[in-house]
Amino acid sequence: MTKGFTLSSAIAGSCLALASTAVSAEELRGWNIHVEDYPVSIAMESFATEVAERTGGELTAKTFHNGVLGSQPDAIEQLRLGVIDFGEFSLGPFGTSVPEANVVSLPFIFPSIPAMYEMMDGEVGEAISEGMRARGVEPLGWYDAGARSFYNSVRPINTPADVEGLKIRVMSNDLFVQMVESMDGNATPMAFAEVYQSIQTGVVDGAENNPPSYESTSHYEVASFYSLTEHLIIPECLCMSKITFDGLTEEQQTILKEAGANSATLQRELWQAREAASMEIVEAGGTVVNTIADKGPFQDAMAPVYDGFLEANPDLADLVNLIRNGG
Ligand code: BDP
Repeated sequence: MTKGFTLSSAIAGSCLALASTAVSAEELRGWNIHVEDYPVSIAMESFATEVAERTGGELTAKTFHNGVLGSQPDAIEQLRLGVIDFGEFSLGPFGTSVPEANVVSLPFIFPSIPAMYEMMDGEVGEAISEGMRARGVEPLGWYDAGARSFYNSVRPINTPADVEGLKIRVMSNDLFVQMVESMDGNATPMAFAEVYQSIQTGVVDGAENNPPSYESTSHYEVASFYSLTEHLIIPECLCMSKITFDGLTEEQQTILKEAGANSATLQRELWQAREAASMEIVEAGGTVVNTIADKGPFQDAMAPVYDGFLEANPDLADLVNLIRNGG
């Protein structure tokens, strides 16, 4: 009896201790599609370290790399619902839920990477942030994802006519389907994780991505023509679920925002180095790289994507023009 009493008191005591730990310390769950040595992943780890240090361990952030928490479109929904607390996302798949974010998925909209940085850190980034907040997402920092170019297993692409008849995987967003169809290619929206096998088995002929993703996924092993069309410069965001963010103290929110901005600075530095390293790796691995001297024909071919977008979103014409006029 006495013994039983002692045991249950001990259990009650440890439950209380657990409960009080749960109240004072919160672990945020983070989604990331990339491998652990990818610039995005390293920057997310640095974000987590800063958050834990500056909150004295009250708030910790655990990132699940390699897409183990699911595909990107699903993860975006879970973020909005607060099931996932934070993550690093391309604004490509984000565009289907946040129209403002879709503007950066228009082909050739940013004239250069430095221009993209400047605009995302200014009025353009703020307009996109507002759109995201209105749909349950709090951006903490803009990451770089370079420029995306086509790769395939059939032939080099030098002109839009070379895309004709090729089956190209795209991220889940109608704009990318229209973009490929504008050159008479066949577009297939598909999860990132399925691309390698789909190229290998001939379900698609190729895809399009920046050098670090082309290299880190080993897609270059199965699609050895990499044509530097650089048709999309799509920034990425480290962002939080607004439900989670709004539940934190003001001090914690400030720390998260500052840590997010610091991680973006680091990510952008790492990105530049990784792009160069990735190009060396794919070239050493036998990739045939071709540059495109005149991108004009690609811009002309893809122009109808703008027409369709502006017809469906007339209220976003100002934001499109703001970017096209240099922010
Ligand atoms: C990479 C992005 C990642 C996307 C992937 C894709 O960083 O967020 O999921 O492309 O093509 O460049 O799906």
